[in-house]
Amino acid sequence: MPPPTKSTSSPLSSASCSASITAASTSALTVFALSIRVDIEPLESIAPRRAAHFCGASRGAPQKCAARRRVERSTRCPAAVMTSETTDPPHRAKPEEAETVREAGACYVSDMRPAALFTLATVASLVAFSLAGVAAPPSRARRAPRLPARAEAALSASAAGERASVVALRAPGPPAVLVRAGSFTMGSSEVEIAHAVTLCKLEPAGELCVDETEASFANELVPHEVYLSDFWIDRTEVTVASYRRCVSAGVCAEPPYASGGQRFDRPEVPVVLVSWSDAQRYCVWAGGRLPTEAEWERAARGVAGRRYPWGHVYNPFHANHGRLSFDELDDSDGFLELAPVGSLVAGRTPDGIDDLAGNVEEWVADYYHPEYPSGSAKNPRGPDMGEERVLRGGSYILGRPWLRGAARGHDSPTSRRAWRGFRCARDA
Ligand SMILES: [Ca+2]
Ligand SMILES: [Ca+2]
Repeated sequence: MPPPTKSTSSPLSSASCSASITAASTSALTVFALSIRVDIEPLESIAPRRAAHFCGASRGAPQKCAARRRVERSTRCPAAVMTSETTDPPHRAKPEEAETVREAGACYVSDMRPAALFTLATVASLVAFSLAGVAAPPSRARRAPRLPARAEAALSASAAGERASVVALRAPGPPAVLVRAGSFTMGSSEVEIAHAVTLCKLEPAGELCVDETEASFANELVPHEVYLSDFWIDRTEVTVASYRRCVSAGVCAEPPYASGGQRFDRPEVPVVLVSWSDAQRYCVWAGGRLPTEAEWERAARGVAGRRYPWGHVYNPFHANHGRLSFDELDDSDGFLELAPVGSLVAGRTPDGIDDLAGNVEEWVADYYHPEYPSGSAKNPRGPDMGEERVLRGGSYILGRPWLRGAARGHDSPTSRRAWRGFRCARDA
């Protein structure tokens, strides 16, 4: 342990020490005050070892050091001779620190009288305190502005390792969108179905897209005019948070997350592992119903007959999709499995409806039949009976042709899948 020094026990040195600490943010003044604290001691009173440290000389050579300092007083202070009173072994200044000290004149006060040094140190301390106060505004003024709660949550998710490299600040959308009454063309032509096969061949395992694939799209035939009255449709897929309110009310059944699906049990993502009856029960509890197949297609394609909710051209960054491959998951859109609802704003319809392509495929009200009824229809509700219900929109395990607004899926109403959810509609 080094011996105690005067600079750490005298009132003068105590004040200058405080000045050094206070002015830490103003490096020049800090070093200046520090040099004063060191140099107020006559050189001969400093223990030989510390004097040696001060000058950067070897131990046992204080006289040589003193001579060296006198020379330096009229020249320059070498970069490597600075030291610290509180550091043992001595602190060898970095070049930039030495440069700062030289600019502060530290090398030119070491031989001044103690009285003069006392006055100079006091003045320097007061200046340091004053400027430190100016340089350090109140903590309130330095506090970073608070982000909106949604941005804070996104940043927290990013810190937790999830993908959230871009934080989009925007006003939340409405819970539902009103679709005005009118007619549109439902279904696909043979040309459109041939194009769907072309899209299929662009998938990683496109060699699997053969005649059978084309036949699977034939259930979109034939295009027919449909008139729909005004209706409301949810802007997003029903989330876990919303569904849990129905569960808490004792109306809806708990999805079977506990049997291996815990990672899907997050409030901001679509509820999955729900049967058609689960979906219908929720929508009735929420004051609505499942959309009809025609309503769903009208919402996705508009009156212009868009191929995708956002337009006519496929864009892999506009939907949380999968791919036709041995591994059906695809995180090139930012999400390997479920995405929080409304994550891909660019994929929103012109009406403002999110995730009608991808994320989760969605139960609709109709029974499934592989052929549409011929002729035009008004507010069609599908077959009166059937073994399966219709699914729409594709999901995070499906590629581009199945994300088209006209594509039709189907499954048993009692089935539950990790990529399947729903949204609700209401009469206007
Ligand atoms: Ca994806
Ligand atoms: Ca969807």
